[in-house]
This record gives sequence, structure tokens and C-alpha cells, in this order.
Amino acid sequence: MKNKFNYPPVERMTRRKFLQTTGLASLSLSCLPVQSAWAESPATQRAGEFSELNATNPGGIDLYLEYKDLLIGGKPGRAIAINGSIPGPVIRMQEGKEALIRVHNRLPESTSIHWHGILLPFDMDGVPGISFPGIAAGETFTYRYPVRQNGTYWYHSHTGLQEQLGHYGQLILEPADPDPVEYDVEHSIVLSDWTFEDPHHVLWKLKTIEGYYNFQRPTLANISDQMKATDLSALEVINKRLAWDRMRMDPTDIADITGATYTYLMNGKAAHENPTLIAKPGQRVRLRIVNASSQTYYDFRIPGLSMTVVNTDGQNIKPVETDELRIAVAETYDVIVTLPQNKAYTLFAETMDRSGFARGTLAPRQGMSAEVPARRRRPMLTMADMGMIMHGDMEGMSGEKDDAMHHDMSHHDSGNGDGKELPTTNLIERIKHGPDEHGPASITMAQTAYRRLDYPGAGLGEDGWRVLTYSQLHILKTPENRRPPTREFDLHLTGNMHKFIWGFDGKKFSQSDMVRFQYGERLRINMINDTMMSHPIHLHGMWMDLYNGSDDYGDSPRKHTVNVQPAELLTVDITADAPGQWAFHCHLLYHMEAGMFRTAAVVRSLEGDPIDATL
Ligand SMILES: [Cu+2]
Repeated sequence: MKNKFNYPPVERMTRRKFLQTTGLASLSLSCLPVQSAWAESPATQRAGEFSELNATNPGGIDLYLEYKDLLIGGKPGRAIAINGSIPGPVIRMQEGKEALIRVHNRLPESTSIHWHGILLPFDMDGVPGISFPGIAAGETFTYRYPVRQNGTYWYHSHTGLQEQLGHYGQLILEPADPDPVEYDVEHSIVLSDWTFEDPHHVLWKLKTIEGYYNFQRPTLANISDQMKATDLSALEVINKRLAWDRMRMDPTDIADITGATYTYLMNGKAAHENPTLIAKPGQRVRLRIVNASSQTYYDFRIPGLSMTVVNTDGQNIKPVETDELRIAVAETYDVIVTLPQNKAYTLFAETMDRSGFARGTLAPRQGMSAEVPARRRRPMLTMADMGMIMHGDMEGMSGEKDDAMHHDMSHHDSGNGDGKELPTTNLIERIKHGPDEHGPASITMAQTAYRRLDYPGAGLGEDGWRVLTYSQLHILKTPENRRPPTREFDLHLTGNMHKFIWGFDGKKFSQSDMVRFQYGERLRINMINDTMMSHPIHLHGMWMDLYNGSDDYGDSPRKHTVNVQPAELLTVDITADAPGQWAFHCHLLYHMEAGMFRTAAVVRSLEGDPIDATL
């Protein structure tokens, strides 16, 4: 058997070696921007000055896409602006009406807009090569579709790496019925990440130089830091590191792109620009938070204020009070907060890897600010994050049956139409990681994936305040036609972070077939994260009902994007009610680009071609 932990000696290059070979060692990394020839002019507009449009008003709206020089965090950068700004305008739509959007492509290249989380005819979904050919340079494409839902969503490019350049904005769909969420004022919070490097250069470095942006690796010098943080002796720390090394994993690989290149933005503004949202004391303030980042998870909190979470991914949930929430890339959360007094509060969005933060202020008037909290320690992944559960490590797992451990990993389609319903509760608690046939693209992390809905995530939950978990999400009103699934399959999230190959079931998109959903069926997907990174998995066109471990299956939340944590087994159920073909992918932009992507075709029979929904 091939030693799965041995790489061919070629291709792998450490950062140090890269710097030596290229003679760049003496240059600071920030000296590689693409816009160096560009000179700042006083007339240059600042990023973050965006407008608001209503796409269901008579006549519809026009969006103009162009490259534009903007001041981003005060520094000149070349962005893809929508109607002159990054983020693009906030677009409102009224449920029950028809949205009409003319997109004018003034870029010298093809582009697209995908309406994230919106149920629509598949040829309006905006994914080049799947829904339509894309919008060629100089062309105008008209999107027109009925608005059949409400809530907070967003839109973005689905072409190449354009999203990294600012091609995104917030969508707000106003409900046709009275909104069950009561509020006096509302504000958009669009979180994102920005790099002054060419995103293609970023991707090239990720593929070529192991851990390029990870400057937080353990070194001999910081052994004492780790001892302090973990209460371990020096010997234990060293042993731990040796164990990690044997597995070719790095416990600090929380994010593959970090503050080394990223400027973190809230509403297009860097932390020092302090974007300020206005609310009077006593008002119920609805914050619509979207993570429009390419690659960055945020941990969001407002020190001194508790937040009531009322909506996620556009869906109203039973209100749950919390102090902090992790927002995966492409997720949305709406929270209600109230200023108790006439003072300012910091909107603090710390990156999951703690390499930076976005920040703003919620205050009764402009010009106020509050203390900005210190960044916390960089989290270390645990052995549990690697699926290395030792006996007795996990509370409540000791009574587990051994057969669960040896659950059959092969696809177990039970077929459709045999009337057999799958259980809705008491799902298997853990499962073995993928078989070795996942091939060279998969660094198999032996052993186990398990349900982690109660786990707030690496680096969270030990600060003495409440942190939201998926197990706390319960839908406010059970959707109609929610029924037990009749077919299921396993989907392994696989990757090799050292080679920057990402895929499903060990295959990149280019090597893979379509995933087939049978029209009308109720389908279960067990996602098994074989990697040590979190992946936000997004399905276009259809909801994923998240199995949240609740006894009342009817109140599971439904999501367009689910965060699958390291070594997690996470189950979703889908009603395949949307004819056509749809994208199904990891929403980390560079993972998607590296191959963590599938086409999900809704078919009449599982062997057949996609239903031609345009007829
Ligand atoms: Cu991913």
C-alpha cells in the first residue's frame, strides 16, 4: 500500500525556500501588489459608499459593472465596482412581485451575477457553464424572475475570482405578509475580505507554496506561549507537535489566507475607518449580517450587548439570545439589539484565525466610538478536530455501539419509490472517515467524523459568554411538505491542503460526474468532512433542511449554506423540486476554484439527463 503521508519530493516548497529561490526574502510581502503603477489622486472615491435600489419597482434596475480605482482602507486598489462602489448597492425586492435587473458588463471580460439563496428558474441563477453562458464583455443581460420568498440574502459574481475584487452586495427581500420580526431601524452589515494582490497570484501561491499565508505556525520560540495557553509541559507540547508532524497536519491551519494579505472590511471599510451605524437608545435595531468574504470566517460580537438571533440564511428562526456568533462564508444572520443608553458600542468581527478583524460602531450619532477589544489567541485545532477521538474523550459518546464505528461507507442508495422512509431522528452519531480510494487528493485523516452541532467551533466558547451553535437554530414556522427522505448518500469533503487540492469524494470537479437528484424526491445527504478545515457548503436553487439533532424534526432550520466543521458528520435533507441544473460547492472561493464543486442535476430518472427546464 502506498504510504499516504509521503508526497513526491517535487512541487512541495516551503515559504522560506520559495523566498530564497526567488530572491524575495528581503522584500516585505506587501510589496507584491498589482496596482503599484497606479498613483493616488485626491478625486479617488473611497470604497463603501454604496446606494440602495429596488428591483421590483416598475421599470426594474440597472447595474453597471466596471473596473474602478477606489481607496480601500485608505489605500488605492483596483476593484470590480457595481454602480461605482464596493460592496455593490443594497438591492431590495418585494415578495410576490417580479424582479427585473439589467446587468451591463463594462468589464473587459465575461462576468455574471448569482442571486445567493434565491429560489428561481435555473437559467436566472447566474452560474456560467451551468445556468447560462455568462455575460460577455460589453453585453447586457436581463434577469427577470418572480420573488417567492423573503429575508436577508446577497448576490455576487460566479465567474473566476471576481468576487475577491468586490463583486458582491446585499439583497433584502421584503415579506408579503407582516414581518414576524419587529424592529424600529435596520442596518446592513456586509463583511468581506480584500487583497491588493491579484487574486490569481494568491491562488498560484496557495497551490505552489505550502502554507504561504500562514505566519502563525508553531516555532521553537513560541513553545512557551503554547505551554501557557494549554497548561502543558514543554515535553508534552513537543510531543504534541511531533504527533501533528507525523500526520502532516498543522494545528494552526485554521485559514489558508490570512491577514498577511487581507484587509478585512465591514461595509467596504477597514477597521480604522470605523463605519458607524446609527440607532437611538431603546430602539429595536435589526442588523442584517452577510459574510460576503471570499475566504474568511468571522466571529461577530458587540461587547456589552446581547444579540437576539432571529433569522439565518433568510429564514426566520425562533429567537435565540447569544453574545457571539461565527458566520461562515456566504451565511447570513439577522440579529436584534437595543442600545441601553446613549453611548457607542463596537461591532466586532474577528477573523476565525485571529489574524485580523473588521470593525464598526453602533451609536446614537456619527463620530462616536467604543473600545475595540483585543484580538484573542490564535486557536489551535484539537485532536477532535482531526477526528482523533480517544476513548472517553467525548462526553456522551461512551455508550456508543461499536457498529456505528464500522458503518458501511459505500453509497447506500435505498432507491426512490420503494416507499421506505429514512429515520428523521436518532441518526448515527459518528462515522468513519473516507476510504483510501479517495486517492492522492485526499489526505485521509484516519478514524472518525461525528456530529458537532453543539460545538461552537475552534477558538470559541471559552470566553465566559454565550456562543451560538447550529443546535440552537429552530425554524419559526415549519415549511409545508416537510417529510422524511427516501434516499440518502454520503458526500465526503476531501482535500490536501499542502497541495491545495480540494474536492468531494477525493475528486476535483474536472474529474467528477454530476450529482443527480430525482425530481420530486426527498433526499438526504450525509456530509462527512475528511479535512481539518471548515467548509461552507452551498446548494443553489433548493433548500437544505439541516438535521439539528432536535427531537422535533419539523423545526430544523433550512439553509442555503451549511458550515461543516473539521471532522464533522452533518446531515441535510433536500426536496428536489427545482428542475434544471444547479451548482453545489464549497463557498470558499479558492476551494471552489481548486475543484470543490459539483453540478447537481435534477433529473426524471437517476440515470437520465437533467430536465430541460426551459421548455
Ligand atoms: Cu472548502
